[in-house]
Amino acid sequence: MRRLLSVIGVFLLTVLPLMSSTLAGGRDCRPLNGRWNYIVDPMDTGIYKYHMTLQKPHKRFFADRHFYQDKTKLVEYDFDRAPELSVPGDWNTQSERLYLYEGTIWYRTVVDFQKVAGRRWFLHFGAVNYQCMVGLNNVILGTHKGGFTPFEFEVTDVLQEGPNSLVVWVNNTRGVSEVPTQNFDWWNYGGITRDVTLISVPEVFIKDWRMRFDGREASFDVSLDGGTGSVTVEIPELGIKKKACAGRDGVAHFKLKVSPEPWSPDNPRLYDIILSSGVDRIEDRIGFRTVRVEGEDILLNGKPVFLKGVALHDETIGTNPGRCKNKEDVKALLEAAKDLGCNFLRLAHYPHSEQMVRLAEEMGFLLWEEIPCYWNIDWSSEETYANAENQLLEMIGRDYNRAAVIIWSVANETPHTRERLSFLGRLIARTREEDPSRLVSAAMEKKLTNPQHAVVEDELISLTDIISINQYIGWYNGTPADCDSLVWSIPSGKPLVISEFGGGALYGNHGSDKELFTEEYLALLYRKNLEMLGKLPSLRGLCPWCLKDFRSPKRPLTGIQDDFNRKGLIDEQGRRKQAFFVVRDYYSK
Ligand code: GCB
Repeated sequence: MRRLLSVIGVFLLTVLPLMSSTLAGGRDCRPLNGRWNYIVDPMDTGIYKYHMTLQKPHKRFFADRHFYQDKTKLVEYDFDRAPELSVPGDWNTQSERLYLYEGTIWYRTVVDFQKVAGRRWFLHFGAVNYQCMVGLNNVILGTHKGGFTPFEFEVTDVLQEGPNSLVVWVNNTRGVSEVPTQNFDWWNYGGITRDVTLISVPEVFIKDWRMRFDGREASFDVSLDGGTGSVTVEIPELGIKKKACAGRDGVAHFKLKVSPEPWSPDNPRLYDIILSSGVDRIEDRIGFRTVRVEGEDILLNGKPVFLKGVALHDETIGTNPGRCKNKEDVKALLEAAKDLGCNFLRLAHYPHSEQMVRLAEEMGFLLWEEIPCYWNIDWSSEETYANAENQLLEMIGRDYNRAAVIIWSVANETPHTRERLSFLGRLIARTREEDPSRLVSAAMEKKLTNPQHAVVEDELISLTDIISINQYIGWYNGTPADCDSLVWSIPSGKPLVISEFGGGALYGNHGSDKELFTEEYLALLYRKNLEMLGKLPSLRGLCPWCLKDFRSPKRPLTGIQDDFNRKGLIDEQGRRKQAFFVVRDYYSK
């Protein structure tokens, strides 16, 4: 593995993917989704041979050679005869033998292509977990690390007329210096988990655009690539059509006076926007809203808002749940959250798909997005920091123009050490530099100085806009009845959001409210917690943990967990536990 990572390191130095941006949004993209052939390669044969014995290229899986076309040559693989996996899709839930697999899988598809003069082409991946190396027609385009954010490579000079071989080495091995690290409470779904698309743009094209709204003025920064020129921004419903020239840096700046209906959960108003430059054209939808903190209040469009939230993983509802693959998958989750009465979602613990964010915006959810700096990562490593920062910037780059997103969160439940403070302090500063218009937080923890006293104390609080606390009174700490007498000490002056609370129950498991994992126990836990939390003066938001039972290898209790974290308000099939109705009643008041 070490050797392999160093191979990747060499590639990383030479070929980096284009910084993720809004390139894919609002354009006609040709999907390359479908059934791709795959080879399971736990020994990394396809890459080691490539690295160690360049004289024997028949071992290079990137070469996509075929034994069955000429059996006089020794070629010990043939994608044409290999089984298939759906892309997008995690591999774990597509084949029983891959359920627990962590390691390398090679993917191959054939892309038919006709050149069009004056066009450039980009190969875009929505997400690949955890790292990958991409080859097109035996040319290594580059590598990417981080399982939940998009990236792309320009392929204009590599694409050929006719069939093209696209081979992707994917590896989901956990690592102590990776982000997330080796230990986390969700399924390590491997594979090409989100859409793959081929994007066609003209020679000079809009590479990125970013909009900020301060309540009266909308500022746009539109970046061109491949040359310079003028850019036009149109928002027909607001009567706006403005042109500006890109400066030497390739960026055109606009400051437009607008008076839109503000976007909010009650009125998730979106406007058509058209950006054009020469023959390039992007059509998208945007919302206008402001968000800021004033004392202990969160102000949305200048008015205090209470975040009626729920936290969720990017995992489908169904009898064999896996990573969400399409709009229908995320819609089912969002509808469950709507029925719960939510206006806010914590997309835990890593960036969810762009489809999720866009649909949530249309449906009127405020969003918390986060990167997987989860529990105890390698705080002292510069490489780990660079990886975390890259994931952060790719997340912000993708969703910068989404009005729904109000909070960027940099971490979850991290230990109080000097190294962690410095690491997260840097990440927070970088977040603010990249996007000064949103709130920044990190999910922190309370400590119990004795069973009756919960204290919130963390140096990180001085750096965040919100005090976000995960707490499990009645589950990991004491019993639900402890909520009646617990005294809280929480710093004042900032809004408090309980970013997690809850416990486990198996749907349909009924019994006494003293018996763990019964629906009755969980319902009581929620009643008691809501009663207690509702009295905290600075409380401005709640996020039960969590919406749906999700797969986790850390949950092996036979007959109850069976590889599921049972803290959902609904089970993996969408069936509502009693606790769902407790939370729903609370939110409806
Ligand atoms: C937590 C973590 C979350 C876990 C949850 C649990 O504090 O943030 O990722 O899944 O507790 O169920 O223990």
